[in-house]
Amino acid sequence: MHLIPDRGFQHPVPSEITPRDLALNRRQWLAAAGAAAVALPAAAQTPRPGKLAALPGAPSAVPGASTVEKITAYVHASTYNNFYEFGTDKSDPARYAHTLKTRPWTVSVEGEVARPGRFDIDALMKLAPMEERVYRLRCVEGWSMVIPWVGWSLAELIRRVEPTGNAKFVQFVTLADRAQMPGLSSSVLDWPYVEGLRLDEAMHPLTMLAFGMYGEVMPNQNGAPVRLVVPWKYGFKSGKSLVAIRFVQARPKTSWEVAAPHEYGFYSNVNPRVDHARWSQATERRIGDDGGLLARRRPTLMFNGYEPQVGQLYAGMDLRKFF
Ligand SMILES: Nc1nc2c(c(=O)[nH]1)N[C@H]1C(S)=C(S)[C@@H](COP(=O)(O)O)O[C@H]1N2
Ligand SMILES: [Mo]
Repeated sequence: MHLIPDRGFQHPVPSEITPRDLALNRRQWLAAAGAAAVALPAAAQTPRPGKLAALPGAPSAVPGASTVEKITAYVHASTYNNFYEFGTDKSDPARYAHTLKTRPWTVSVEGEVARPGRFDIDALMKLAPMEERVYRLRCVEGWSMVIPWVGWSLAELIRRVEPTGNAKFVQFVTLADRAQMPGLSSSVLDWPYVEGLRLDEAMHPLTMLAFGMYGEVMPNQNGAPVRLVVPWKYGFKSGKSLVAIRFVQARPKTSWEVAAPHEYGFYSNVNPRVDHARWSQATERRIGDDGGLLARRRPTLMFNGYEPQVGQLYAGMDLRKFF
């Protein structure tokens, strides 16, 4: 496994974290969380895999960022992936993404903002305190996982760069480097992989820039060194290995829309009542559930279960038209 060295974060090295520290932390969290204490902190459910540098996050206070659901085992979350730049098979990213170079890395913030700039990844990581958020991720293909991400709200960055009145949408551009990404030789998608959100969706506190998962830096196959996570939308909206965030006036094109406009809309909110052109979206398979492919499928929830938090963003919209 490719090791990313510690980048100077103010955190204890793993050998210094004792079970007692974890227990104390957990008690403090539970005390602070009050009524929300039914949600088990992720660290109590999933010890650090110990494969990559530690990247701890404080349990997030953002509504919807904790869950009582069972966290998906790291082995599944890090080996069953979509990252077409490394191949279209679910096992390709874990097999081939070791060629991705995550340092040096810059994220360019461009377009309709008063303060554009190029952020070095290590500086970007220090922009806001790291939080741990346990989100469901629902792939448009009909499977889902529950993952403890580490990062912070994209809104933290957006506020600092001061969008102008012309900024209505945000485009996310991901790395496209043939030298590092064998999948780019395939024309399955238009490269670079691009995605987009409406500005208010991008500003929503649940929308996250994630730098790690399971208390460690992001594995390459999951989108190192930084990716988007938008938990109420199908997984493909959550672009991996971001290199640019662009504020624009007109709705930007997205790679999946360009590839198959009748199948993938701009919004792509998880919606059990609006089927994909070729299959139902009413149910999903939770990766890691006993029984494998034969496991009972569970109902898919409106907005992936985040309707209380995000439903208002779409008030009055015909979600069959704006799918
Ligand atoms: N750059 C890039 N980002 C991407 C993809 C991709 O192919 N390339 N696949 C998307 C899809 S379809 C899903 S379901 C999620 C999967 O994220 P995970 O592997 O961390 O579960 O990443 C999304 N982000
Ligand atoms: Mo997906």
